[in-house]
Amino acid sequence: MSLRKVYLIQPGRDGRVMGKATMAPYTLMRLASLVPDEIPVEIIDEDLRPTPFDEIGPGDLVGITAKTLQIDRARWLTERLQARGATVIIGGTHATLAPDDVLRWADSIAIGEAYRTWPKMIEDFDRGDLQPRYVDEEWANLDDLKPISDRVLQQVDENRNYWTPYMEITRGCPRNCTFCTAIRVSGRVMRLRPVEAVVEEIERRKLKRFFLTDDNFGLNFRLNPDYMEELFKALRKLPLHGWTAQAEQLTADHPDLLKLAREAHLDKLFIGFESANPDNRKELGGKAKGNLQRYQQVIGRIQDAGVGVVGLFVFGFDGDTPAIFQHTHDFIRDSGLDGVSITILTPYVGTPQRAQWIQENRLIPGIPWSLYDTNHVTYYPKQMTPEELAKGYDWLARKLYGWRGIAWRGARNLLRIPVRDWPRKAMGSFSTDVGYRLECSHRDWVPGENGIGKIVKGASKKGYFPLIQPA
Ligand code: B12
Ligand code: SF4
Repeated sequence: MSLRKVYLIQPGRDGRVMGKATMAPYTLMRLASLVPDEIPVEIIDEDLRPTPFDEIGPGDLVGITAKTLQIDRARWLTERLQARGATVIIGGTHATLAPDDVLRWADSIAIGEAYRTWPKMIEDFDRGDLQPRYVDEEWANLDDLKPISDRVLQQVDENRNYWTPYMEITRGCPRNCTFCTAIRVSGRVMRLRPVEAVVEEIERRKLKRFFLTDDNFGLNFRLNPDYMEELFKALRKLPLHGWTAQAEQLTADHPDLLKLAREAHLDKLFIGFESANPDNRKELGGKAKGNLQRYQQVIGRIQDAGVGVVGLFVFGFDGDTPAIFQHTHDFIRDSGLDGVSITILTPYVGTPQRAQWIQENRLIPGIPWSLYDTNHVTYYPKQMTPEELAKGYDWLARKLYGWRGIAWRGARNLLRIPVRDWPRKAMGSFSTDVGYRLECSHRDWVPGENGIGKIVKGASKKGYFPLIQPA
């Protein structure tokens, strides 16, 4: 069957928040740019508008991107679209981690990266020869990535429709944390995009702010210092308002690069401290050791360079007891952090963590994938009951993401910045924590039949735990 039109869908969850959607469809923008010019392509972000089932039918190729928490929705969409005669490909994290499960209902899947396989899928479909699975796990260099096309930029209008645009500069992480799924999708080889391509993309997309999708941008402070220097010197010439990136503690040991990064408009580094409990260091692949003195030193040094620090903490490791919540709270309160993310450890498919817990019979049965959102308990922790983990998390979320906590951290962040920069920096000072407040509110999420579900205010407080009432 020859190809009529390509649709690319990002499954929805939150809809619009104050008129805009939160997650720009960066993955789909890159994939849509690989569709040959003569083939019509449309990106559908379900947070902005529903999937137009009536328009889609035979001859249409639909690609859906899905993390684990979106896979139930992706399946729901697939079944409806297939019933209309469309062909559906699933790609992204979950298809990469659980390919056989997804292939039971999808027409075809993309495993790993798709910069090279997606054009081949389009070609094969057009010739009537689409294969069930396409794999790219070679982690090839990113020198020849096709730029995001102008037709895609016009269609998505990211600066108008979204709170945060995304950008990929490096990809991969050589570390091997037991719970991490990112390295299974992006590979353990650190790859770098050419600096000219990065600058060209920022300018053409007219970006003022962006969040880097790179899993461990900061590791390049040690691995690729020359590249970082070249990158920062190029970015400092651009009229950016600010950008943020994920990093690890070792960035604090590179004051010269940090200073350059600040001049290049870096606003904040998201640092995976992961745990305030040294008993968990084995599970953290050596990058965080629960050493609070070191954490404090790292925060101080990065802030001294004029860059904010957002601390990321995960709860429910085997060394954790219910005391971990108060302990972490006290550290966060005294630390001077500019923002905080807290998540519950989640045993995603394909991780050593999950394999171990299956052996130990510690997965809670009957939990739908939509609750694998890091806000729900999906396994039996070692030194707590699941309820204790859920309640401790809820307690800490309320403490951290009350408006007073958010205002306090945001104001402290602003006070470190010269007053002349406040108009440009005000939003960024508060938006990270506001985003995490929204994300954390999904602990009240009750799954629905269409794979989306809804937030029922206070559900977690009233004792709604998925382990007690599976969907
Ligand atoms: C940026 C990012 C976000 C952004 C949102 C980006 C977006 N539009 O979805 C933000 C910060 C909002 C976010 C939020 C969350 N995220 Co996130 N996020 C990432 C991150 C760091 C990069 C993804 C990215 O954009 N990469 C750049 C693009 C270009 O590459 P890509 O997405 O990998 O796509 C390529 C291939 O995968 C493939 N592909 C992907 N989709 C498709 C579809 C088709 C049809 C085809 C052919 C190919 C294909 O082709 C692309 C080109 O090669 C990844 C880590 C990672 N390395 O994957 C985590 C990651 C995807 N996130 C993760 C998680 C857990 C979350 C949260 C639940 C965290 C939380 N509690 O806040 C929320 C969920 C929000 C939601 N509703 O979905 C996990 C997912 C784990 C899993 N098994 O599902 C990851 C893997 C990180 C991790 N901790 O391990 N995230
Ligand atoms: S450092 Fe981050 S990206 Fe790298 S393996 Fe660990 S969790 Fe994954």
